[in-house]
Amino acid sequence: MIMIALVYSAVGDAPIKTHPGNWSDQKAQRHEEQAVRSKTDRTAQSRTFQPDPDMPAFTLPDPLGGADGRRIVTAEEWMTRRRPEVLELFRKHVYGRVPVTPYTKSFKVVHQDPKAMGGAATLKQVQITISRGQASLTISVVLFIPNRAPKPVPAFLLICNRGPENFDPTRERKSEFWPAEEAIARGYAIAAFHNADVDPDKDDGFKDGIHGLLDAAVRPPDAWGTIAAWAWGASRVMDYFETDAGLSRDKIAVIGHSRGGKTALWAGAQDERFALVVSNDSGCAGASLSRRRFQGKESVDRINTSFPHWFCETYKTYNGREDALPVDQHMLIALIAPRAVAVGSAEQDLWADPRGEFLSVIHAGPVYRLFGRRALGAAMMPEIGSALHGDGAHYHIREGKHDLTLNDWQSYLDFADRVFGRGK
Ligand code: GTR
Repeated sequence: MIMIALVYSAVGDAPIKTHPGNWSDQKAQRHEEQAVRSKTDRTAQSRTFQPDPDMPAFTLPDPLGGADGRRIVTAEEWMTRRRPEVLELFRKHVYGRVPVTPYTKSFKVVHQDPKAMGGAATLKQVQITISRGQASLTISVVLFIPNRAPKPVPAFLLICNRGPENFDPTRERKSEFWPAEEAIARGYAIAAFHNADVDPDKDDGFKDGIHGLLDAAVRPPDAWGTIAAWAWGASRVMDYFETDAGLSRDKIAVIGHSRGGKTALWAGAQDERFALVVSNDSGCAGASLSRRRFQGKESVDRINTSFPHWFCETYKTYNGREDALPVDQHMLIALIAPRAVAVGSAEQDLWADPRGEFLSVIHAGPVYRLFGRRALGAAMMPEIGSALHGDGAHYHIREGKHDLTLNDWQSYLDFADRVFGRGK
C-alpha cells in the first residue's frame, strides 16, 4: 500500500524554508501576505486570514535531520530511521507511552438494524470490551453502513468529545458534529465512539478509565495521558473494523474536533492502518505549531495548566519553553506521510491558531515530497471559505467559530473522495 520512492524529490509545493533546520516563518509570512494582498486587490470579494504581525520569529526543528546528524534523503530512510525516532520523541515528550500491561479484547454486536435511516443504512452497535483479570472496560461504537453502496465501503470514525446526543443511533437527535445521513448518502460508512468510554476527561490522578485498568502502580514521567488513551481507543475500534466485511479496511478515516482533533492526529501518527487522518480545529498540541506565540492562542503552559491530565508529565517541563521541545507539530503531521491528512480551521478560532495549523501542513511537506507527493501543492493560505486539496494533504478555513460543522464535513468528504479515488 505504501509506495516508497527511493530518491529525494525536489518537485513540490514551493517550500517556505530559508535553509534546513532554520526556517524563518516571519519571512514566509511577509512573502505570503504580499502575494495575498495583490491577489485581494484583483478580487475585491476575496477575504484572507490576517495573522498577528507582532509575533516573534521562531525556528522549527527539521523533520529530516536524523538524531545521528545524517540527513534523511529517501522515503525508505524516513520510514525505517527517522519516523521511529520522531514517534519516540512525541511519546517521550508530549503524549506519553502506552503501558505494556497485557489485556484481552472482545467484540460484540449488541444491536443491528438492517433498515435504519428509512432503509438507507444498516446500523450496528458494537461493544468492545477490554479486560484485565476481573476488571474490564467497554467502548460502545455506533456504526452506520450504507445499504445501497457496493461493499466494502470506506468509513469515517469520529472520536467524539461531545455528548452521546451527537451520535444518536436512533437518529431522533441529529447533529452537524456527526452528520451520519450526509455520509451515508455519499456512500461512506460512519462510526463514532465517546472518548469518555476510554477515559473520562477529568484530572483524577489517572484512577478511572483505561488508566485505572492498565497503568503501572507508579506512573513514569512519560506515562500516557488522556489524549494518548483516546487515541489508543480509536485503534481498538479499528481492530473491530478489520473484522467487519462491510468496511474497506484500507480506506478508514479517523476524525476529531479540538481535543478530539489532537487525538485523531496522534492516533493516525502511530497507527498506519488509518488511511486518512482529519484534524478539525485541533490547535495547541494538535495541528498548530507550538513555537508560534502570538497573543490570543493557547500556549503549552496554558494547556498543561488547564488540562493537566491530557499529556505526559514531561510535557509540563516545556511550559514557557516551546523552543526547547525536540519536536514541533509539523512533525506530527509528517508522521502521517505518505498517508493522507486533512486539517481544517475556523476564522474566529484564534485560540487554535489557524495559521499555525496551516503552517504545520506546509512544513510537513518535505516528508511528503520524499514519497513523490506534493502535500498541499501551495504555499499560501486559501481564502476564507475555501480549501486546498493536494495529493497528500488538505487544508481549509471556513468562516465562524470553533466547531465541527456540516461545512467542515463536506470539505473532508470531498477530500476523501479524491484520496479514495471516488467520483462525486
Ligand atoms: C479548550 C482547549 C483546547 C481545545 C478545546 C476543545 O478549552 O484549550 O485545547 O481542545 O478545549 O477541545 O474544545
